[in-house]
Amino acid sequence: MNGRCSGAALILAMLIAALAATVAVALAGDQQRWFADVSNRRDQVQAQSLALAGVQWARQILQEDAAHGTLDFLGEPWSYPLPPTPIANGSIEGSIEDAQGRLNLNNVSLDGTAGAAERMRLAQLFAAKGVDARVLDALADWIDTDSTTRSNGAEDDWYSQRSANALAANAPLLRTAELALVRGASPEAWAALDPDIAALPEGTPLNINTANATTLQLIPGIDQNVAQAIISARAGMKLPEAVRAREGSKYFFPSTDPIWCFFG
Ligand SMILES: [Ca+2]
Ligand SMILES: [Ca+2]
Repeated sequence: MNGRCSGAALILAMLIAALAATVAVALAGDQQRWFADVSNRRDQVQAQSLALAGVQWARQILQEDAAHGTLDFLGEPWSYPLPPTPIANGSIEGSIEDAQGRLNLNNVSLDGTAGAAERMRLAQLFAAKGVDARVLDALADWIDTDSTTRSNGAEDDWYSQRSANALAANAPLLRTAELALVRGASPEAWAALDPDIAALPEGTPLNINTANATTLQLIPGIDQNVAQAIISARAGMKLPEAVRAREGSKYFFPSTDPIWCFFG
């Protein structure tokens, strides 16, 4: 009898020990998840604060730059990147890029010779990136305020037939990613073009002071050699020279017509 009682007590003690171990594991798991949640939230708040500080840093630099005139070129303080700077749990770095060094998609719907020149440059860029240049007609229709469809374009009726409530924007692009929604384009086409395109107000010209080799070569008269010469000349400009250039050098454009100033 005593033997059976002590056996039952032993099994009960083992069950209690197993239950205690299970509870302890569950508690430890909950605690780990809680620490991970707290840690993630702390990292998220820290990242948001750093991003906001970065925006504020850029805003302040650009405000000071604007006070020195409208000419933008590499060699001005905004063009110097913030080097990797150690912070708690990592490092932070940043840089400002001139969106005017890219082709402005919103210029596709410009009228007259300026519009024709912009479309020609964009068509060359699209072809170089393997994107069908006929997308430009659809892009122009996406931006223009009318409902008249261009030869390879698309207006509200085309979009609404393919997706309920889908319409052409009939307004300038706010972000280049909108291109992926346009007839004939795709997210892949947008990704291929993205390093060289911008969505700026209509009529905003290309800045040859900040354009890269690809976009420079889309300007008539600039081949690979000339583009490299421009890039080398820009890189060789020290700050005092660059400041003097602000007063008007053939390498920097002080007006709204960069190409003629460059060759002038
Ligand atoms: Ca149209
Ligand atoms: Ca339209």
